[in-house]
Amino acid sequence: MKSYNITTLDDFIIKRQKDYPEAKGEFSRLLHHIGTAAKMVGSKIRKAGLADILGRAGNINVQGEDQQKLDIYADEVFTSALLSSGECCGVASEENQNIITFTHEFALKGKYIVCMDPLDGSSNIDVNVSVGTIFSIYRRISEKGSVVTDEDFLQKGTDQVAAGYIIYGSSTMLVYTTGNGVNGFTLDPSLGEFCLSHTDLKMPASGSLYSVNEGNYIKFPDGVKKYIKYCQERDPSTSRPYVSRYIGSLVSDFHRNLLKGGIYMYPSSEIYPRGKLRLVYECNPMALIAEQSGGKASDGYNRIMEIKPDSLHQKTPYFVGSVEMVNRVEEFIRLNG
Ligand code: P6P
Repeated sequence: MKSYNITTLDDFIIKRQKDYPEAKGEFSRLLHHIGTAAKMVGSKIRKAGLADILGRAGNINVQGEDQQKLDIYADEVFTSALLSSGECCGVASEENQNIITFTHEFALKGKYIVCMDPLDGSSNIDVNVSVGTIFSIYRRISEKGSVVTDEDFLQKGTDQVAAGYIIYGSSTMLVYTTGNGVNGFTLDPSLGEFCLSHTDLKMPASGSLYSVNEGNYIKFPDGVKKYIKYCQERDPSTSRPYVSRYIGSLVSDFHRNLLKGGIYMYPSSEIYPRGKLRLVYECNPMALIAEQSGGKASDGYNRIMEIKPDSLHQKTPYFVGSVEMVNRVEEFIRLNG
């Protein structure tokens, strides 16, 4: 008899929970609610062209970027799901200047806080290009039962309990780690379930893909410019020239590099003296996934997850992907600045 070995996200969470004797299900419940929010946002994105949810909301977010209607929708859906999990006591989101503190009695008992970019790359939505959600989970450090403070959200990336992303692409996938490897789940729309599809993902140590907005090339530091030229030189022994692929959506570029090997770069430049990407809810979660799958993430000099955040929306130059490729660009930066 043919066996259909389907492992849903909930099956997997419960199975893995058994690996943690002290786990009482709180984390599992939190992750389950993130999965539910992902299904809701994915469903809305799939119909974005039909429902009146495309386009700008007419607001400017804390980044000074036009808020898309779907940005706001995703922010609200994930925030509500995290609150209703009863395991989360506060949220930091790209879409909100300040932290969102949950004051409901049941939420104050929550052990976890979540940092998220509810819809990364949202400028791509109107042109039907893949976008994503990025999340990062920490244990609260303030006293249990009290209202969370900023300090709960300014922990180093090395203190993350878990991190993941959802990519709303040709299929909707949820990829996450709890510090014991990286696993990917593909949404089966007919079941309405995320099903295990990519077990124990490993990022190739090297690759032949580089992702960077070359429109900013002349504004990059010399070391980055020299690395990009290195990528473009012919050297069959190192599979160069590399292929340039830049989707303009961190989650999508990262996911491709995770599967095929490659490097994503958002360097500092005159336009973005400290880089564009945000340390707390973009760089750290993707860095944990990179490291847990054998990759590397740095600001060109330091391990991203060792950087102590000073503020919620703090930016950083960002180099993430195959370890040999990140090491190489760091070498160019070390030698040339
Ligand atoms: P640029 C999306 O706004 C984002 O934060 C990342 O997802 C993406 O890689 C980058 O910015 C794109 O920025 O300046 O190249 O358009």
